[in-house]
Amino acid sequence: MIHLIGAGGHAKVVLDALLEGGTNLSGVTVRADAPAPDLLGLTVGTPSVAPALTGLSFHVAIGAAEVRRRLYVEAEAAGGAPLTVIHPAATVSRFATVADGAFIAASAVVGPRAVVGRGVIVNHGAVIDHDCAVGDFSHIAPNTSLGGGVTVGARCLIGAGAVILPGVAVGDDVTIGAGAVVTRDVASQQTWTGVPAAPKAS
Ligand code: JB3
Repeated sequence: MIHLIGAGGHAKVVLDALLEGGTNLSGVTVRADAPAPDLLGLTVGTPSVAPALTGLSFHVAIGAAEVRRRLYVEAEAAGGAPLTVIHPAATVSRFATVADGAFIAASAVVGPRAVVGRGVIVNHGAVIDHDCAVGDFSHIAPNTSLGGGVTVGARCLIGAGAVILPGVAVGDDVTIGAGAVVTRDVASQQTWTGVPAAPKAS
């Protein structure tokens, strides 16, 4: 049995990927922090993390990095095993490493020697090229492109359609705006936007 945690937009995408990969709807339970309408036909239970998950697998399907991280830790502490979900229409190199609890969406590409961290979301059409490293619980939004050898720290949000040029290093807890083109290194805890990307004025 797979415990899917979260019942919003991202959970729909993850459940869809599980079904496309051959999982039966009867093999999945969905839980969230608050009562919610059904998720693609499945009843949503509460609370998000069942008291005991020993011997069961879970996937936290929530976009917000800090919520995803917290629930991942809670579910592991309850005895669950984090499940990595890769849509069958994603292209993941046999030489790439994808850590526990990550999600790779349809049409995403993960290149050789790339490393995708725990609980990372690589969303539709994103490209993580060769030798990239993406830190735990980051979200690489749809249609972003990370050139060869890019490093992205933990808990980052790389916005939809952003481009990070080869070899650039991005720190932890960074937000890159949608459509930005990042041409140089970004320190931790910053928000950069624009073309070429620059720190966002506060
Ligand atoms: O951009 C794309 C393609 N996808 C976005 C995704 C990555 O992130 C999507 O458009 C949304 O922006 C977001 O999807 P998500 O996380 O599913 O958001 P939402 O539809 O708002 O659903 C949030 C789910 O997380 C609900 O089931 C909530 O009950 C649950 N949730 C939110 N905050 C929480 C908390 N659950 C717990 N336990 N604790 C929280 O603090």
